[in-house]
Amino acid sequence: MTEQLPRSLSTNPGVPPQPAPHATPPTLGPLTAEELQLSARNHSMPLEALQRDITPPGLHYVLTHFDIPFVDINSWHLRIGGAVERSVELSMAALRRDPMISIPVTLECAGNGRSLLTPRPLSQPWVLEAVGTAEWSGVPLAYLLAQAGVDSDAVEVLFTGMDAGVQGGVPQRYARSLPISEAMRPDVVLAYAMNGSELPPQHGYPLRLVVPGWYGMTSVKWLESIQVLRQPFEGFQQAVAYRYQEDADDAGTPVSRIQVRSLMVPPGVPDFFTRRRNVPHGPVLLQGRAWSGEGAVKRVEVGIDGKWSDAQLKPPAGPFAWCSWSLPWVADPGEHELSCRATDSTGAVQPLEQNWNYQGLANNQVQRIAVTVD
Ligand SMILES: Nc1nc2c(c(=O)[nH]1)N[C@H]1C(S)=C(S)[C@@H](COP(=O)(O)O)O[C@H]1N2
Ligand SMILES: [Mo]
Repeated sequence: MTEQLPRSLSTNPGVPPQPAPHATPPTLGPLTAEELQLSARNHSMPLEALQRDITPPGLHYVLTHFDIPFVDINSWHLRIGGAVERSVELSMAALRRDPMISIPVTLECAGNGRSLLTPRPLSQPWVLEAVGTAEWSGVPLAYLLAQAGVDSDAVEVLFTGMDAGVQGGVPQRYARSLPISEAMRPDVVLAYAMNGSELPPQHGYPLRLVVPGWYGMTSVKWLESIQVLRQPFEGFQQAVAYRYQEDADDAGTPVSRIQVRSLMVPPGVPDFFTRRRNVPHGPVLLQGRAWSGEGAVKRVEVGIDGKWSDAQLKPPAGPFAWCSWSLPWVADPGEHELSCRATDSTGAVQPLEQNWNYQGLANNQVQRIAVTVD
């Protein structure tokens, strides 16, 4: 075997430094202070919010890698350039004069389910609730790209946020790209409003990308620049992070669309500290939501002590919004375990066991809720 430089010290010109995605390998140990710090900044959606079609901003999950930028709207502009016929700079006032679309979209963080993994990749330690559904309004990206005139040899579109930091030893602005074909979809939106109001600071004020069906990392917040590229983007959040890898040396494959998942509103009332549920005996309506970025949700099954029954589905508010499901249950006294699992139109079904990979991405294993019925 030839001796290898650590990837971060690569001297090959033109090849960006390729640090290991996570300095520390996955762990079996207790939650670390760094994970606690991240989970105090980045909150998930309380599961009782699954009762609502649209998630209010304060309940919608939040994931921010670096700091939330402080933006002066009077000096802010969106720049569109690169492989286009006409580069443009647009103020918010100009963007608001363009055609507007509104679309309900279920966003989910690709790291959702990470803390349930054994061993546990060290990053934002989501449990199950890194999800939310908002109505996003703004200008269709395809409209602006058409105005700029995309060159025929373009392959990707790069979106760069205003937020900067260091990840994996690499100083960077948060940036992600999309293949041209995805960027041209009519439902990809540059949103300046969430649920009919100005974007809140934590959700990307003044402007963010929303790519329906894709995991959240694609939907770049605090958008400042859109560059049309003739070569695929090789930045950190594309080439290193958000890849399904078996181990640190595996180049992996990129994460894109949301894998099928369902969640249940925990029935009854919680114990304050353990969150264990207490449910009075008798009829209870079990309910929740299910979604997939790969296709429509076709089936949700509810498991009661390991026995599965089909729930009833209601149509979603849009093709990229979650659908609600319900199943009546007559709870008899004792200890029970409730779970739910969804199947989408591609035939994909949530696994009962963990979906492990090195970065802890897309772990859509079924939710299990312990309840005490009295
Ligand atoms: N500029 C920027 N955009 C970003 C991020 C970020 O850290 N910076 N995080 C991404 C990730 S990983 C997710 S899951 C979503 C979260 O969007 P939300 O906080 O509005 O729910 O934003 C994405 N867009
Ligand atoms: Mo994310």
